[in-house]
Amino acid sequence: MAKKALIIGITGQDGAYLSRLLLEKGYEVYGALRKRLDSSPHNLATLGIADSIKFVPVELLEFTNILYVIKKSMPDEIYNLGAQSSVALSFEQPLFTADVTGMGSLRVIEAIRVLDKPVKFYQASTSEMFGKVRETPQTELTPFYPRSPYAASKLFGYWMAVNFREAYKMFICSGLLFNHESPLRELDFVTRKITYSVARIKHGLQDHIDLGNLEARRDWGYAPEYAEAMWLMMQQSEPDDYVVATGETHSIKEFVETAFSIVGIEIGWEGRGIQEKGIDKASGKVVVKVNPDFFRPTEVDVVRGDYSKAREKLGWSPRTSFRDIVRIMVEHDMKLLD
Ligand code: NAP
Ligand code: F7E
Repeated sequence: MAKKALIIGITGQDGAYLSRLLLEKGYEVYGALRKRLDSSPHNLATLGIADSIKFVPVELLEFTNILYVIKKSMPDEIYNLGAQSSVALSFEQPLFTADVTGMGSLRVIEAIRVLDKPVKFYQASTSEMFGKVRETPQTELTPFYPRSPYAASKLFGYWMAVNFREAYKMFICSGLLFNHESPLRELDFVTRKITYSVARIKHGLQDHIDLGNLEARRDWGYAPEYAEAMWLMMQQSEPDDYVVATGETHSIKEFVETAFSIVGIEIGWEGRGIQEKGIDKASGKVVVKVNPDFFRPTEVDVVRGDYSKAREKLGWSPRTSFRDIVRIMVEHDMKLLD
């Protein structure tokens, strides 16, 4: 019999890649859709798999709704990818973020406990929990220091997952995933904002990009590979937590330079701080400006993950280089505008 998986957060970037992977592996995939909201399976349509999903209405704010959907679909595996996942927005909407991202995770875990069925559970944890990092590189044992309401909410979900695993012997895994990107990334995250803007600038539809902190550094991986890591964790004999990362760190500036270089534009930098500008060396035009509106009240300056445990126990390693991730995204956005 085919295994059944329920994916909460199926409409997002990771939900789409995980669905495709599970369908390829022969799973029956149930996908949570927030009906009557702006929820749309456009990412699943882009991957050509929307018709293969059994959609069920799930709202992470509604405990009985979650309980009923799990009881009815009775999956072998539940992946909780649902979240208010924007760090920037979490400063504007901290209570909503805590309710969806923190309490929402607990509602799913508690529903599984109440049903008392052997359902495996995956919790989408994040490198943002390391925040103001206590050591580098970050491992599964690095102490946490969240720097946003989003990160604090995820930390609550993480510790609930750990506690329920220990208290009730539930099969619960947390993926401590570092940033991962793809052409399915929403436009308000910095990578896709840059690649889409670069494509628009190249097409003459925009003259510059407004960005915030250019010095922040992230460990960026390729999203489809991170979906493989989620699945691998759930296939182990014992539940555990794993860092999923590339072990490299790059600045926003490097991302900008790489993205422009893919379309043949070489960037030079002039000025400092909020006066800093990125200049197209050939034309002398300003193509990047700093806009303080995009600064955060507290920032995660630099993260870099150590994925040794995932490599040794799951046999997982990242395959796509930083430049290739940027290239895939820029080429996708160039095509979109063509
Ligand atoms: P995403 O594109 O923002 O997707 C978030 C998903 O959550 C969407 O399907 C969204 O559905 C759903 N959702 C939001 N609020 C909900 C609610 N109240 N009830 C039910 N569903 C709700 O996120 P992603 O990049 O795919 O990331 C997947 C998960 O991993 C998230 O939990 C994120 O926080 C975490 N994470 C991401 C990264 C990364 O670099 N991408 C790294 C570490 C951890 P709608 O379409 O209905 O809004
Ligand atoms: O910001 C800087 C910003 O919003 C990255 C989520 O998936 O990954 C993501 O969170 C960096 C920050 O991602 C702009 O200040 C500069 O330092 O793309 P981001 P994030 O905050 O790292 C983690 C792992 C998650 O778990 C989250 O769910 O880029 N930055 N200028 C900017 N960021 C944005 N968004 N927009 C700018 O204009």
